Amino acid sequence: MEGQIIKILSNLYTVSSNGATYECHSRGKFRNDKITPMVGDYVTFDKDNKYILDIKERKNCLVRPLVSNVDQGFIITSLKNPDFSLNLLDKLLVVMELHHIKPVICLTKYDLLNSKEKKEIKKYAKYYKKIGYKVLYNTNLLRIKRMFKGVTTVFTGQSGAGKSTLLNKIDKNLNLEVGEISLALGRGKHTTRFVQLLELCGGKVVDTPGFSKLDFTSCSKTQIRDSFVEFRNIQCPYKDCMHLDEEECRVKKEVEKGNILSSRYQDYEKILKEISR
Ligand SMILES: Nc1nc2c(ncn2[C@@H]2O[C@H](COP(=O)(O)OP(=O)(O)OP(=O)(O)O)[C@@H](O)[C@H]2O)c(=O)[nH]1
Ligand SMILES: [Mg+2]
Ligand SMILES: [Zn+2]
Repeated sequence: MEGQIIKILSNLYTVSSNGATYECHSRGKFRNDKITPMVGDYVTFDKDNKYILDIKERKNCLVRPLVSNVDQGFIITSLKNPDFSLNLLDKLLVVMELHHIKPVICLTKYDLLNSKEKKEIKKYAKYYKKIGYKVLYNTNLLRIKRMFKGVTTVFTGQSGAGKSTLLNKIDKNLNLEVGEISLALGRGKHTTRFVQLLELCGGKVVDTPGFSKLDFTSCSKTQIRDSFVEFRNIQCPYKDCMHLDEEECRVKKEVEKGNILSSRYQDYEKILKEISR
């Protein structure tokens, strides 16, 4: 039989196939081949003995969160409690660009901002829209539901940002566990503990646990450069300009002129510092 892994809990793999679910085990073969079956994988499985036999080739796969075959990534971005972080947003955008997953910026907790903070956020939202990203709020439920249709969407973002809360709002029957924010630490308590694929609004949505760290050491500096979408169309005198110390770099000029958000450029520099190649 063929199906898709929708949940993994310790050694038990829940496979969905033709509207039914099967709890399967994985075989030693995968461990020997150093292949980890992950949520999102299309598999063939032995329905009677409940074993996963084979994993189909993946269209793409993310490491954090561990999930495969996704089309779209909702970057669930808290504006307060936990605090808004442009740096985290830029890093998650890079992750999506690196894996050819279409990012959507979804802002949460706008209701907790004062009017000055709201104004500031609007300015950032405008910038990210200008460079080509979809930016929406977790209150735009109708719009969000429409975007799920026919595609696989992964929800990502820090613990406490409101990933599970939003999914519960979209489908009242889900009853996903949601957690309080630790007031002392100003962040979530890692309420969601496993990756789970849900069928929702004519598409598939993956809820994931919030993470604590992103790691870019496996990619190259040019890959990072090319993940900053607004740099792509700027022609610098040096064809392979890294936009660092090169003379007459046009990207840096645009930053000085305020056409590129300086936080975006600083986040670019920060990520480059994390990797050595
Ligand atoms: N005021 C306000 N609170 C929100 C909003 N969205 C979520 N929350 C609250 O934020 C807290 C954390 O929400 P969760 O949905 O558990 O967050 P999560 O992203 O799933 O967190 P993890 O599962 O730990 O990764 C809960 O107390 C929610 O009620 C929002 O738009 N406004
Ligand atoms: Mg959650
Ligand atoms: Zn340059």
